[in-house]
Amino acid sequence: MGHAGAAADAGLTGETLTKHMMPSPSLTRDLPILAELERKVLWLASWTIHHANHVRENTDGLKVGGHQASSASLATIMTALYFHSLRPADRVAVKPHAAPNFHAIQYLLGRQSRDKLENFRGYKGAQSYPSRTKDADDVDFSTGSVGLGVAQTLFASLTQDYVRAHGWGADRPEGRMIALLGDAELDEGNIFEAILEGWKQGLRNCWWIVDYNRQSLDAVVREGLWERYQSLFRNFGWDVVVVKYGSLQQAAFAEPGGEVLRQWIDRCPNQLYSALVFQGGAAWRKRLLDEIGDQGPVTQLIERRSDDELAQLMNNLGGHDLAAIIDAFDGIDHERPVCFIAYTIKGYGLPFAGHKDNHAGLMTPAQMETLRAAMNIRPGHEWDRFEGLRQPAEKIQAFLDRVSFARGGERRLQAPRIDVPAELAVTLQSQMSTQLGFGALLNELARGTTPLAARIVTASPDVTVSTSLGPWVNRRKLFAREALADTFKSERIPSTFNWEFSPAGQHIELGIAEMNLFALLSALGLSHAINGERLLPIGTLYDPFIARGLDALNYACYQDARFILVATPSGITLAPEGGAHQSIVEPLIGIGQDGLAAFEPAFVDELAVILAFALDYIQRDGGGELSERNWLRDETGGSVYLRLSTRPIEQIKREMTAELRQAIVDGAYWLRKPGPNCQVVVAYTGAVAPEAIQAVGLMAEDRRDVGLLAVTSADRLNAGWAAAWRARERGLVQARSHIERLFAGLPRHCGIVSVLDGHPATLAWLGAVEGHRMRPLGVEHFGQTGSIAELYRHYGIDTHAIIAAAEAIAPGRPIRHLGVV
Ligand SMILES: Cc1ncc(C[n+]2csc(CCOP(=O)(O)OP(=O)(O)O)c2C)c(N)n1
Ligand SMILES: [Mg+2]
Repeated sequence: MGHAGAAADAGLTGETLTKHMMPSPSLTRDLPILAELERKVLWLASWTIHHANHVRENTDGLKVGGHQASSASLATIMTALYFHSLRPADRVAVKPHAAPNFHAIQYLLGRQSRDKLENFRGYKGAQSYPSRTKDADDVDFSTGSVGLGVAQTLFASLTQDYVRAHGWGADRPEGRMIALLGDAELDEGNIFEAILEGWKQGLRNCWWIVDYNRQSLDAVVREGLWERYQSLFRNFGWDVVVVKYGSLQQAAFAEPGGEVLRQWIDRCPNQLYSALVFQGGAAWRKRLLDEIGDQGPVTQLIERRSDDELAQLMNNLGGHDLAAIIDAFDGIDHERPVCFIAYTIKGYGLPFAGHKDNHAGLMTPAQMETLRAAMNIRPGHEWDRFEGLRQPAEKIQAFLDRVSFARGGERRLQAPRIDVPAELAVTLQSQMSTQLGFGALLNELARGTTPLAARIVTASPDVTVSTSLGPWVNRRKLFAREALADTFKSERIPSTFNWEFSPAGQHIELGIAEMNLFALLSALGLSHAINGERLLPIGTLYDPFIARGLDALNYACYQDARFILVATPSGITLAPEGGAHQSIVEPLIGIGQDGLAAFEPAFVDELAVILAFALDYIQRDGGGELSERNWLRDETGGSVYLRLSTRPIEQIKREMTAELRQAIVDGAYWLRKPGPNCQVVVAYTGAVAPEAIQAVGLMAEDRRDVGLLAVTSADRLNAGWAAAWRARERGLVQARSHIERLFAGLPRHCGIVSVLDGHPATLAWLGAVEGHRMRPLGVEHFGQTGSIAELYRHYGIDTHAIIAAAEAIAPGRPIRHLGVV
């Protein structure tokens, strides 16, 4: 227990503890049934884990770790939540290791199959950690990487507010966004970044329920954390409810000598409490009599109880007492965010309860038999929903039929697609950067009154202006639930940007924390499924700082949130800014990140095509399994990452044909078609286009039929190539990918030089497509300050480097112009 000392603990009583209400008649009626369900959840979760480990064939030798003790810790709270407190509009992120509880609850409600449970952690079985995309039982938010699901609920609340402030979804009740989190999850910094942002944005309808078992994975945690959490949450405007004592304990405290017991509990260090829980009744008796025995009322209080009763009393922390937990939940009569700190015991009800090593603890078959006997389950009836219950099955079923959480129908909502024109308007200047083009494209959208523009919501972590979102924000305003004028404007001080907040605003300005950008994009990008209202989120940040939020980006993609990420500026092209701001690895993230189609255009007309594609692609129906046929996710859709640059380059005046448009989306096109005797192909991506174009021009006299390949998406090009192989391996011998068609006429002997402002491996695979010699150029080492020309020269991605590489890979007479660049 928190080793807070008596004085601090005196402050704990009253205000912070739940105000005990008299249970309503309906709750009094339901409590015995809820207690049965709590036992059932504990049994089913335990059996599911045991089955995966000992009953089902498990040849890999991979044991199920982490679930058993963690699930038991939350069994009471989840029973109270799902069978009593939740309403259909509420959404929950369940602590990763409590997945077995979640699946068990859904099973009891008839929303999960026995088959999936029997196959827990197996191929296509119920997932180890709740998964929106892989599980069949309607997971609201995926979890796994601790801390991310927690923050997700906060941003889901903000998203709900955004949707409603825009006049959408008013026909549905507001939901509470609820996270069930382990206490050690609160070590993750992203949670605190989210709390700060939530405070700025006026967070409401968000509950975090901390499973305060005072154990993490490795051991027992520090003393007194609850006090730190309490003051922290209060500082940011949250209500904090500490659910510390169960009703047995409260009753005992009211007995003569009870106050002394309460003080002992409050003083007891976490480690000792855990150890005594593990040791059981006799150990409790000895310790308590040694420390507070008085030959008077306290001794009598202890002696009145058998060992079992004493253990039951000491284990009866608030988080294992249905009445106390329900009291806490039912007691909330406001919409402010609430943090419940519920005292629990890791492994509650199981033989390793409280043991510091119990995280990966598994029950032995003998221990399981003991639990089976205690639960009154006959062999062969382990999965029977009403087996071993002390109440009649009909009564339980009637109760389950009334559970409000399960009465809302389909939890996963749909929203119609918003039309996207094939072409987005933009005025090309002769010299232009892709970042400027992005700003201009959004400005054009902002000028119109299309439903498309109305559904776009932008967000940026304090780099709105420097990523060219300024013109969009000037027109569409910043979002806040309460209007706030731009004082500079009202004071008539000239400023380029109109910083006005209103409920109709369409830009969400975040603090610098990039994690929050991804968590927000993830929440906005699920609005169609959560709120039944489609949003088209566009988030901007500097390319290198993707790495700061990478796990959150991965998380967003894993749960199939839909958004467009615009990363700009990028690479060493950001020349004078230096190595701390220059990105290298991000193009490889673009290739490797599932659920994210990455593009890096060089020209603004390409960007216009890609943005139109992206706005449609993020709306495509995620339903259905991925197959080789739709490996590019063209049917299923996904999110999109655009890597842009601040380098102004000369734009090409050309007509955008349907064929070119398709090629840009598929990932590449010939800017200069290679001839039949082609000796060299230069393939480039992004801002180095001028160098590639110049190099090809300069080598044309000395190498025959040189080709220039513009690669707009190494990611989609690569994915298409892999898909074609798989198709052929399945017998579709005619299958050809886009890159294979582009390379079809190339002679064997030609060499390929690729170049980009990013890691060279991004395009290095091009040589494997038809078996060509390949020299990939790119950036492998941290950048530094300088001019673009100096840095391109230093890192070997300038015109000179391209020609030198061509000369080396396609030997022949010296390329005469090499000397002049
Ligand atoms: C980002 C991340 N780091 C590490 C892990 C591995 N891990 C899983 S659970 C856990 C600690 C669990 O402690 P707590 O949150 O208190 O939950 P409990 O098991 O006590 O219920 C760790 C370190 C993870 N899942 N995610
Ligand atoms: Mg814990």
